This record gives sequence, C-alpha cells and structure tokens, in this order.
Amino acid sequence: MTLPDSVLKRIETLRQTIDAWNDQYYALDTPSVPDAEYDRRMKELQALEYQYPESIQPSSPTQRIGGFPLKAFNQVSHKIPMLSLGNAFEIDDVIAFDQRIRQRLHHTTEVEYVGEPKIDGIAVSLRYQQGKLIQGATRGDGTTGEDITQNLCTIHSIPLQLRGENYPELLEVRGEVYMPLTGFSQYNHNLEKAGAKLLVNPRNAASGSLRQLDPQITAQRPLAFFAYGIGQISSNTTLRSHSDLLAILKSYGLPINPHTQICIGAAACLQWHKQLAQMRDQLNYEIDGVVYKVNSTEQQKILGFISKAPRWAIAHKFPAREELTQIEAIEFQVGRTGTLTPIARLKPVFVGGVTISNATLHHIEEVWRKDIRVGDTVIVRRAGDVIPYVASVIIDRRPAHTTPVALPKHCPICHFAVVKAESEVIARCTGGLFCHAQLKETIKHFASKHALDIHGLGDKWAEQLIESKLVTDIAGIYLLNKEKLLTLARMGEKSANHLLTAIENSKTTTLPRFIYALGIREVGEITASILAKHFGCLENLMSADQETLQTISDIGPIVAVHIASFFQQPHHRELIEQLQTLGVHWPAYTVTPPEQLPLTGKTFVLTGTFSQMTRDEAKQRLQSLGAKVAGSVSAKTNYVVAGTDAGSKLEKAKTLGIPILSETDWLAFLEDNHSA
Ligand code: 9MJ
Repeated sequence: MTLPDSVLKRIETLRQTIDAWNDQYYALDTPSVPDAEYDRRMKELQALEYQYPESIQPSSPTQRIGGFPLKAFNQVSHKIPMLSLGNAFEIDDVIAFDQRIRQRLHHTTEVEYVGEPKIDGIAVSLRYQQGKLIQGATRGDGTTGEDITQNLCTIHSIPLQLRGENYPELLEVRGEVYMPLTGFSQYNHNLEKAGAKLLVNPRNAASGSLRQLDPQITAQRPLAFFAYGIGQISSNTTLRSHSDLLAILKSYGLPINPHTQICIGAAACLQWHKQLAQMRDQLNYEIDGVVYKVNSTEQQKILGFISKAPRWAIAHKFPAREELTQIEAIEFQVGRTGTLTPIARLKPVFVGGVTISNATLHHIEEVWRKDIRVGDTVIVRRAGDVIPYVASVIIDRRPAHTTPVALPKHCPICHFAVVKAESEVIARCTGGLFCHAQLKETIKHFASKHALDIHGLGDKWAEQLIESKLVTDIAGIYLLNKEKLLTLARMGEKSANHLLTAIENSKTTTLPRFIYALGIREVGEITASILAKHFGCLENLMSADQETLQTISDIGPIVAVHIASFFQQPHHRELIEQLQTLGVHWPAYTVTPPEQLPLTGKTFVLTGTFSQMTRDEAKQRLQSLGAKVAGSVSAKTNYVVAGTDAGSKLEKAKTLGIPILSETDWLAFLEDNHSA
C-alpha cells in the first residue's frame, strides 16, 4: 500500500506531539495532557504504522519506551532491555490478546495467566551482587537509564541485602517505585503550609523524588517499591513460572503486591480486572490497570517479544479518571446557607465510565489560585464517588482575550449583595430566606430523609411551591392543603394526596431530627443527636449560651457560635413556635444508658483493605458490640485492625505500641466477644 501524503503528515504530527509530551512527562515532571489523551494518540500512531509499515522509523515514539536519561546522573545500560507493555482498553482487546496467545501456543484449552495490579509509579531496575544492592537505575529509554542507586537506597521497602542464602550471585530485580497516597497527601499538606508549589499527582511526586541529585532529599520523601520481574540472573535457577518467580523474590525479602492472582483463561482475567477496579479506591497507591502475564516460563519463551514489549503480557487499563475538555461557562450556585459555589459548565466528556458536563470549582479563591477561565482547556478528574473537579488548566491552549473570573457583586438568584471576608475563601449571598435558592435548599433539607422525612418534597415541588409563593418559609409547608396544591402545574389529585399524607406524618418526629432539620450551620446528624442527648428538650438548648455549648464534648467553639446565634435570632424562635403550633411535635427525649455491651468503652481504628467485608460492615459490627470506631490513631486507641495495604495509621500504631490485629485475628476476636 502506498503511503498517502496526508497520512504521512498525520504520522509526523503525532510523533512530534507525543515526543513533546514525553519530554514534559519524563524529563521535566510537568505532564501536560491526561494519560488517556496520550494513550489515544499513541494508539492512533501505532495503528497507522501498522497499516503503513514503511513509515516506521527507529526514532518514532512507538519504537522507544519513552524519556531519556538526564545528563546529571551517570548512564546505565540495561543488558537485557527494560520492556514496556502493550495496552488493552476494551474487553475485546483482552479476548484478542488471549486468542493470539492460544494460536501461537497451539493451545486449545485455557491459558494460565497471572493478574497483577498495574502500579502507576516509576519502573526501576535493582542489581544485587552476592545479595547486596550494588546498583539501581531508572528505565530511561529501555536500553539506557540513569544511575539512581543512592536514591533507591533510601527507600525502606527496598532491601539493601537479600534475605536467606539461596539467592543467585547476580540478580537484577525489576519493579515499580511509587508514593503511597497517605504519604502524598501528607507531603503536599506540608508543601502547602510552606507556601510551596504542590505536586501534581503521586506518580510525578515519585518521579521527582527519584530525580533528586541529593539523596538526603529523596530520603525525606515517602516512597515505596513493588517487585514484579527480573532482568539479568546468573544461576540457572529453574523458574517454571512467573508465580514461582514472585514467590522466590518474596522469599529474598522483596515486596510483592498482595493482590496478585492466578487467572485461568481470559474470562478469569476480566473477572479479576473487575474486582481490582472495585478495590482501586481503597488501596493506598494508584493503580491504572491490571497486567496479565502468561504464567509458564516455557510458554513465555515461545511467545517472545514484539518490538520492545513481551508478547506474553498486556496491560489492561482502567477507564481514565482524567480527561481534557473545555469550560463553556462558569456559574455560581447558591447553597442552603448562602454559600456561592462556582460551577464549571463543561463540554461533555467521558471520564472514568460516565459523561460529565459540570465540575465543581469549590470556591472563588480556588478559581483564582488555579487561574481557571471561561474558554480554557482543562483537565477534569473524578475518583470514586468524589464530585468531578478541575485539576488544572492547560495554559498553552488558552484562547486569546480571556479574563479572570470575577466574584459577582449580587446574588444571581435574589440580587442581594454578595459578601466575602478577606480572611475567608467562601463568598455568601446576604438574602437569607428572601433568596429563593436558599429557601429552596432549606425546604429540601427540612424535608430530607434524615430530617423530617417528607417523602416526595424534593427539588421539583420545592421549586414550584416557592415560585408560586404558596410557601415562603418552612412553616408554610404545614399550611398547604389540597386546593392550594392543585393550583401547581402537573400536580394531580394522587400526588397531592401523597404529599399531604407525608406532610401530616412528618409532624410526629424526634428531637434529634427536629434539631437537624433546622439547618443550623455545621450541625449535622451526629451533632444534633449529641445536643438532644445533652439538653433533653428544645427549650434548654434554645437558652444555652456559647460558653455552655462549648463545654459539651465534641462541640467546638465555631459550632457553639453558630448554634447560639441561630437561637438568638427572633425570627428563628418565631418559626419554631409556629411549627409547634401547626402540630410538629416529638416525644420527651429520655436517654436510656446503653446496656453494657462486650466492647463498650473500647476504641478501634480500622485501616487497609479487608477481604471478608467492607470497611462499613466492619465498623457496624464493632459498633453493634458497643465499641467506638475512630478515624485516627491516638494514645486512646485500644486496637488497630489492619487489612492489606494499611498505611500511616498502622505505622502510628506501631510507634505508640497499640495492639494490632490482622483481619483473621480480629474475626476470631469478634467470635470470642460475641459469645461473651
Ligand atoms: C506495573 N507497572 O505494575 C509490569 N507492572 O512487566 C507490572 N509493570 C511489567 N508488571 C513487564 N505489574 C514489563 C512491565
């Protein structure tokens, strides 16, 4: 097939683009595009080169593994090249990979694979001579890397001396250096306090740390390592499989990822991918996919290599959590307490499995700090259940004539003034319940499930009730009748009856629910319960001053101010009286002391991932036995239950000498205490 000019041009553009990105990513530690965008362009280039093999040049980024050694470090040549991996994005890519392997192996039955989490870190090689770590290097371009021995020696999980006596005379271990997430947040927190520039992500933090010329600096960074392969090896130790290799490396004292699993056939690989995707948010390190490796060493040999990647392995990526898109508008949303939250309206984009068209910009100071503007191309990120947010702006792609976002002087809903104290990051509308946005959110909160639970009174009806002026404050809900409701558009007889029944039922409530429903700033369900327990009745709470409130454990000075000032306002007192007159009531609140349960008085901290149950289930089991479950380790902690990949909490427990239970110990402990 002759190579058309237009295709050649496209190939050239792709190569230049990818080369520039590689430079920014590997050499300068400033990624300029999300990984998904990079992967897409690379895939496009690979496809074109596959279609027109005559276009391939040794300098094409598809022929290199990426990056080049920095001049300041000595160069290390890898006798056995450090490989990269082919990528699979879709289920079909994995099925095709398995089929290729079976064809080459003339295999009719299922092939045995090992599925390992793909650690999003920095690939390194560790050279051990007579069991001693003598050299450590980065991958570089796969053939030549940088000598970073001193830096690698500072990483605690890398053994300086292999364990036992059976190790070969020469062993080159390969694996990934990464920064655990707890360490990354702590490190960024310290940078923020020092007013320094924050690190973009854990991968870059790890890369930047390994690149330090001064090992003292690297030593201060929380880095860790997982081994997953070998390069050179002196003896003919017969390694029958990849899983044997991992077991041997582990016996030498090298850390192996615990979530490594044998998968028989493609279906089992896909199942493992699904499980790891679910586990992803609980791990203390970033993974960006699963690597499937043919387990048998013999089969690996038959399969060999293609270009610079083994034919016997593939990286099955997770859906990207980051994508590029454009900001079409920035609007301000008004919350229940009048907070103005800037929201970016985005050109719709598919991120991590869903299409998003809005992202929170948190608050105006954040918009100014990141210099986010309308028209900008931005990186949007979503992880787990977190609301999508704008991670950063690609300044190079900013169109001409943009202007910084201004804080509106007036509320976009009620046009009352907007205020923001110099010392605060949050701007607020001063309209109070005159502001329809605040009133709507207040009504929705009052009617919500954990407050007065008025089923059916959600966004849609709240909006209409306010617009039609049928409801101008919370008490107005209890003045509604069928006649009034039927005047609303699309309100039928049946819906009106349902809503009126729900309103009637909500009149019988409890003191904690009522306190929570009032929507006092910083008073969530737990604080409402504490207040109800402490004061026993609403009148006592209403007359408590700030000092009294502050003496209650778990009520801090700021919350105390919010509570006291809420009840001091005459219109709040009137509203409460009105609600009670209209029939809202609750039984006298008597607190029965909890029965003595087996774990009453004991405080537990849970950390890491559990295999038998979710973290929430574990927490509920402990609480049902009377234990308190705390979020952080302190001298008051009685036990720490550590699952796999436990991070800083486990370290702290060790330092404080607090008893640590493994998941198995703990399950046995529960059994004992249940029957107690
Ligand atoms: C990562 N990044 O976790 C490999 N990797 O194998 C694992 N990378 C790899 N294996 C051969 N688990 C080349 C790269």
